[in-house]
Amino acid sequence: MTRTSPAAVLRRVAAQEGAEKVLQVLKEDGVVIIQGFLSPDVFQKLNEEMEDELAKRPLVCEHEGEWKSGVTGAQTRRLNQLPGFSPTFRQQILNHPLLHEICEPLFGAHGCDYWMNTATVVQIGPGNAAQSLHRDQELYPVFNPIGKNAPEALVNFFCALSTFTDENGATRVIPGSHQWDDFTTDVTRCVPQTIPAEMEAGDCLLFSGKTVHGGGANRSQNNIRRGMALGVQTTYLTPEENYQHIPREVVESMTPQAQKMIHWRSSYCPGGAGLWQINGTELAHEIGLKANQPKKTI
Ligand SMILES: O=C(O)CCC(=O)C(=O)O
Ligand SMILES: [Fe+2]
Repeated sequence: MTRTSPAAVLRRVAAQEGAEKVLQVLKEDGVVIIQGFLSPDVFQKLNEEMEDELAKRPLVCEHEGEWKSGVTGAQTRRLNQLPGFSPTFRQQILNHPLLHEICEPLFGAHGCDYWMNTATVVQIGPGNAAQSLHRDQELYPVFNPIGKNAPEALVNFFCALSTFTDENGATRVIPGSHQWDDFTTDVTRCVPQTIPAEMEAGDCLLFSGKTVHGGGANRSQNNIRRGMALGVQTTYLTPEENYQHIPREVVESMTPQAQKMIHWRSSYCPGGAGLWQINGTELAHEIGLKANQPKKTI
């Protein structure tokens, strides 16, 4: 059964304190706030680049079913496909040094490589009810019966693109829930155990795919909460989002590292034979993919 978490507060680490400190808290609590993960310049540009696309997104998600509507929210706009339209996402987010310094040892500990699961902007408007509590790894149901001892398959760098307050729907999270004994119980009733992740824009709530969390209710009058869920996962899992349709010219403007993050390169796990290849060879090599090319448009 579930139990009260060992950490009564969400611990915060400044980005400058480095990956080792972040990983230590992530391991112990299943969640950590990285303060100043994105510089003001980066999150302001991200916000500008997504404004038009976000405005086109419907308010009420068309997904059917109680669970899905509990997840998507009536006053929530969701936006995907950021690498396609945001140069800042392609250049700054996908090459973020601290993100890679965290992911390399985190997934490497299990002999794994990593790439993107999805990037989803979640904008919660006033009047939106709280999202159902969940673990992100429920996307891959194979993991839940294995429970706390499964290798880390998926983490979420949930970046605040506006201020997050308890009142405006800050993500609610249960530190320690990545270590609960049984992952098959209903976590939607664990609301009293949650803590709001109050953050400044540019901070990042990094949490394990095993950690129970959910978007908070927006009880404010007119305060919109905007965040970006950036899921990073092992390359042996099929990602949630597909980026194959992004024009090749756009992909070729990116670094090799960023191309791999959006699945346009093969993956090499230490000791493994290679994944996502063509004829046993690096995908990018086989299709003659260039990198770091100056972009003419967009
Ligand atoms: O919006 C939030 O704060 C959390 C969103 C989330 O956890 C999800 O969509 O999986
Ligand atoms: Fe989630």
